[in-house]
Amino acid sequence: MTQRWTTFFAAVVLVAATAVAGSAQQIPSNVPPVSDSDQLIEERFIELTGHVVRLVLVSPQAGVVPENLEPQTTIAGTGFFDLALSARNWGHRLEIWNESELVYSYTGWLMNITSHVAVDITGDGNLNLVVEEHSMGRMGSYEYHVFEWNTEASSASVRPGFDLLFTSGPMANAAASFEDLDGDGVLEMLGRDDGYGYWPNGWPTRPMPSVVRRWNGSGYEVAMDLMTIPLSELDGQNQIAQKINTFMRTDEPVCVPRELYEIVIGLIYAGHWSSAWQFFDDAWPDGTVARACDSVGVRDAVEFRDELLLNVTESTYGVAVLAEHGDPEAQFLLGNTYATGSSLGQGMSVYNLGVGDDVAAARWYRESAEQGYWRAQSELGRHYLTGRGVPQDYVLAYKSFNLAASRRSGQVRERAIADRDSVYELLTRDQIAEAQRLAREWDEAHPRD
Ligand SMILES: [Ca+2]
Ligand SMILES: [Ca+2]
Repeated sequence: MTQRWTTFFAAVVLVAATAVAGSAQQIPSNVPPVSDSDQLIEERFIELTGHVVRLVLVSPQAGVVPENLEPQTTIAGTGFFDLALSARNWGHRLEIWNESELVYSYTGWLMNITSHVAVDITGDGNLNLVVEEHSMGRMGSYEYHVFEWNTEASSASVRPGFDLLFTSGPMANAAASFEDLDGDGVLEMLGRDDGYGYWPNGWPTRPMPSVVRRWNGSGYEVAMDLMTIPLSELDGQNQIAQKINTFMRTDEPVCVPRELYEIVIGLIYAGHWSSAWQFFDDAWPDGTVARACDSVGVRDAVEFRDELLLNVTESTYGVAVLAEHGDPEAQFLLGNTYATGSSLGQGMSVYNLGVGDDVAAARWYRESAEQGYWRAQSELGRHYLTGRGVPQDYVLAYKSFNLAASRRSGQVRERAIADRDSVYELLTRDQIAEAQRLAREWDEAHPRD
């Protein structure tokens, strides 16, 4: 008997013992064996809504390094690569079986069946299954695949099966956890934002602020309310600011201290916009310049602040944080993200916050447009015109295009006027008067700078 088969039977025996100890669950007798070309990593039988489901993790590429990984990268001496090499598991395949039928198969990187097997993490009464995937390497990140038994398909004519509800999108190179922070029976996803890349001092010292995501029925979205920490719990900042301030007062520019940007970004993510910049102003000595650790180029406080904000906007979850803080441009970008998944440096369609959610998109466009951001006004106008994410309303479409045009010039203004005129033909005389009145009211309530 080969080692693979020994492992296979050992796993079955182990799981069978667990199953007997738990509920009186039966392992189906007609389970096909794992294919000869695969190495079995893990196998489990789990009972969900009366169905015994079989989870299988195999490595289809045991001992083979994928072609897209360069050898020098894989033997760079980092602990992770060494571990991965010795485990000889390059890539895993997850299979979910309903009796003898393969209902789901996914090939990814290093996968792990988490402790959230048969846990209702979405709070709807249906048990979920969470599989963790790590993209490998020192710079890899974790993703979470959330499954649920498809109850709607369990009629007599349709075979029941698993649905992949959602894939979380990459978090940091630190595993996430699931906890019910607000006690409503739905588990929040706690993790870190790894969207800062090499900024500002290189990979090992990049900021990784904490993020809490809430299940919204179809995906996870940033839960700013649950990320907010009371300022009273954030002691000692004044002393840290003073230490940084002293440290940076040197003749030769130092590289920007990690504590400085970590605390500023941490405060922004924890709901404290003004405290973040207060800390920044206290820590960065007036008139001082600093540099990145690996470069001689220097920047002053204003330049670094701009750089930091740009990075937050382009990070995985930062744009949602900024939108929650009321930043109109971030609100517009978040609207775009919900609508199309485009617009962001990090391409949040990949980091799925709920792409294709037109209602959420229109909500963020409206928030931004309310603050007078012309791009949001144009986009909101288009949504009202077509009824996308909002009830179709030509009057409000006209109003939005009118406002987008009113404070702009050049081509932008001409485009907005063309949009507005295209709605004109759809309106009655009374409706035009109404739209113009609404635009005027808004304009009067929002004085120009
Ligand atoms: Ca559920
Ligand atoms: Ca909750």
